Amino acid sequence: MGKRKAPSGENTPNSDFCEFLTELAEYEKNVSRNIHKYNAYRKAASVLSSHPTRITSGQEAKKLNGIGEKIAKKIDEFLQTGKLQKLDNIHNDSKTTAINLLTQVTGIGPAKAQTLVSEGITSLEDLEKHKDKLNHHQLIGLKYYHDFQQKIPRNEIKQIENLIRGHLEPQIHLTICGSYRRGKQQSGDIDALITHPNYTSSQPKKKQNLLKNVVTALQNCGLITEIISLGDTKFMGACKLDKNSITRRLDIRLTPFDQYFCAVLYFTGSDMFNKQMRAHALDAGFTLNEYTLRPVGSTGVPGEPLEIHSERDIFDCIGFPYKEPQDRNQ
Ligand code: 8GT
Ligand code: MN
Ligand code: MN
Repeated sequence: MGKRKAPSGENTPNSDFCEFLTELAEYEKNVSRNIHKYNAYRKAASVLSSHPTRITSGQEAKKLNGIGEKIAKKIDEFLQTGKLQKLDNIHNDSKTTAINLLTQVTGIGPAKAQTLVSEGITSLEDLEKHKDKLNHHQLIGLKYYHDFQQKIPRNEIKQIENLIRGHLEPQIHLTICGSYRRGKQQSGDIDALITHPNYTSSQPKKKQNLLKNVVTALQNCGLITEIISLGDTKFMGACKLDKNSITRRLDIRLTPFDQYFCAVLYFTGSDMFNKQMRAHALDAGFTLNEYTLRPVGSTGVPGEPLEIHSERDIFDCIGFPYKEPQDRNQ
């Protein structure tokens, strides 16, 4: 996955509000490490990004689901002064900017960033001098820091998709999920999902070396250039389409055939959309995750997984109106 970000609501009537709310969300996640505030800001950004008309006061914003008194006040301050004092303070605080920078390195989370900053490590140059403090994942994050900062054009992912498909045995299904599947023109990383009809949750042994064989084939053809981690069902690493392109983050997950569509739905996201859909599932008496959709009995205990043959089945089962991937951006 890429570094988390809320919908920016680019080119929408309230995109400036979405932008500052997203920045506040990142601050709460990376610096304060307050996941509740992070979620609250992201929810507010999400609801504003899909609001069709310009919000002209905090009062008006408060009528929207997920916007309370505090965020309404920030909207008023922004409307009146064109900025937020809180964000100015954040930008002027060196500890905060250092933590924000370090968390941009793949593999460095908020806690690790905090530790590094407390040890006086605040820049990429400092990281280069203290590689002993980094694990394998973080070292790759540092090595490709500038490459991983660049968005991946849709056409490049399309070519990588074709290349991967060309190296799979015919029975393997492949779906590139994430923002690419949601139709975005550029993505932060490549989220690939594969399955094989012989590998099911009741026949887990059938997965054998399926993923490892795929990764080996893609290393041999030169596409995969780095392995961050490789297990039976999850690969994290990097790839390079050809000598003219830069290095990209690539994740490949192998899922059982009977769980494929729950996984496709989950890894397509967006994560805000997943949240909405899971909440709807709960209201309808189901529990939904990346593996299964299960009814929840009156005792609160989940029952047996429902049989799912398509993404649409999941929407139908919980009575949620079907949304095409490109309509799942918030
Ligand atoms: P991107 O263009 O920045 O990569 O945007 P994205 O493709 O929407 O984001 P992503 O971070 O790559 O995540 C894609 C999907 O994977 C998300 O919708 C989410 O459901 C799922 N996902 C992971 N890992 C994680 C994780 O660690 N945290 C969260 N919140 N979601 C994750 O695969
Ligand atoms: Mn991803
Ligand atoms: Mn992604």
